[in-house]
Amino acid sequence: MIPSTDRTIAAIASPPGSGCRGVIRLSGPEAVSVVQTVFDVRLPTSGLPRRVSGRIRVDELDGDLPAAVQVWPGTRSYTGQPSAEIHTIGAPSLLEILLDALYRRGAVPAERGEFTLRAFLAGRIDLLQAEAVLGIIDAADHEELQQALTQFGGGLTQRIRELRHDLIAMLGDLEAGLDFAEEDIEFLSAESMLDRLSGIRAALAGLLRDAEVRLPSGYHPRVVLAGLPNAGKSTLFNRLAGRELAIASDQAGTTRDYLSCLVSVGSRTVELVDTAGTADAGDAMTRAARDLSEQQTAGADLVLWCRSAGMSREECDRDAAGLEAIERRGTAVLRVGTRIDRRTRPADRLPEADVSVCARTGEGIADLRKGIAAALSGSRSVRQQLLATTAVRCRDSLRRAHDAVMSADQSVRQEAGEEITAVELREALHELKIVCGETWTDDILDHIFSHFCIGK
Ligand SMILES: Nc1nc2c(ncn2[C@@H]2O[C@H](COP(=O)(O)OP(=O)(O)OP(=O)(O)O)[C@@H](O)[C@H]2O)c(=O)[nH]1
Ligand SMILES: [Mg+2]
Repeated sequence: MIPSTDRTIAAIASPPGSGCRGVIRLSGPEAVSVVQTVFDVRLPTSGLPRRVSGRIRVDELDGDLPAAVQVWPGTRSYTGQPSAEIHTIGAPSLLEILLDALYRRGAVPAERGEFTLRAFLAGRIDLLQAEAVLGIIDAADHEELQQALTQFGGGLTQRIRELRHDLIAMLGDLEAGLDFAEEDIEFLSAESMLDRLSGIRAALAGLLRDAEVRLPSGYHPRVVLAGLPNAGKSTLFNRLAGRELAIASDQAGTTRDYLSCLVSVGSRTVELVDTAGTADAGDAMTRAARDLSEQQTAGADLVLWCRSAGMSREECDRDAAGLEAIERRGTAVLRVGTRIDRRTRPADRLPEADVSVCARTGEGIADLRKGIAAALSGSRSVRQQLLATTAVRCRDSLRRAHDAVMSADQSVRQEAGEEITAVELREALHELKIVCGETWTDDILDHIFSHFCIGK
């Protein structure tokens, strides 16, 4: 059930814990009058948004509190209804007392995401933007934040609006044609319809692809270290992690299980994975280690293929075969030349590599970090335009819209009649309305807003 917007809701809007400033947010018809009961300066009840400084006075507190109240007396607020924010000292116990006092004076506790839900119901933002608010709050790193901000800015809404506009325009032309079906006037040639449909289909296919590969929020690209035994993977893992997490030794086959940790690379966080070296399967243990290692490289967003300086000819062949097997699967690979200090004579050839490092001294590590960031910037986990929550909600609708446009295209090609084409276009339009949240059910809203925190 969607909660009624007639109630005046209140909640702490500042982050949990103590801070310089605490914020209590209210929204609803009585927002201003409820705050007035605890505030000593007259607050405006109409007109433009204003900020008023004064003092908070409640029986439950000895003495009064300095505070500023931001008032939106009319509908020009986030929620589209009278709203207020009390900004005061950010002590959790104090905010709780104050909130309690507001509840006793007519406000009711806000539910999760209820402020943003009201913004949506008032038409201030659409569902895509509501989901973006959630994405902004939950962003795990700079990239996710940027993506959420873009969606909040309405980039996606705008693109879908354009698509809908194209569909509506085409429907209009088709229907005008239907009105004059008796007379021999052609409003839209098949060629021009196919042309317009192909543009719409391509745009929908792009969005659909995005929604289908979208990974769960909080997903970190997986960067997997692989290579022959003793290539220096574990030593490099420790160097990038900044801690001695993995055992490194000159015994080939030291690493058996894989190991992972989160590492910052440029503006993003990645999951770095150390694996067992690629060896010919000997005993059962080696086979098990190899299988684990293969699973890791198969699920990688990027493989750091480590090849050590000073390999024998036979090692070079095995190294090339191992790399080729990974590349054949289409996985992105960065070739990392390792242990470059082992080159005893300048004439020794270094293995062919994109970046060369010495994990012992740290030489080349900064370049390696840059290389990883650059390689990932083109990867599937970054190119997405849709936030995870949006993708999950919209996937089916986008697919149905895409299929409907495909069917419309078919109907034109098979000269099935303009009525049939119009039905398909209407179906696509309906699905795009769902994506923007113009058509929704209580369940959808419940699902989205229950993921928010209280006060947002
Ligand atoms: N000189 C030199 N030795 C290194 C460097 N990096 C690693 N080593 C040594 O190379 C040996 C193998 O290193 P590891 O990090 O265990 O290699 P690995 O690829 O994890 O090996 P496996 O787990 O057996 O597959 C160890 O003796 C390391 O100390 C380096 O940059 N320079
Ligand atoms: Mg190792």
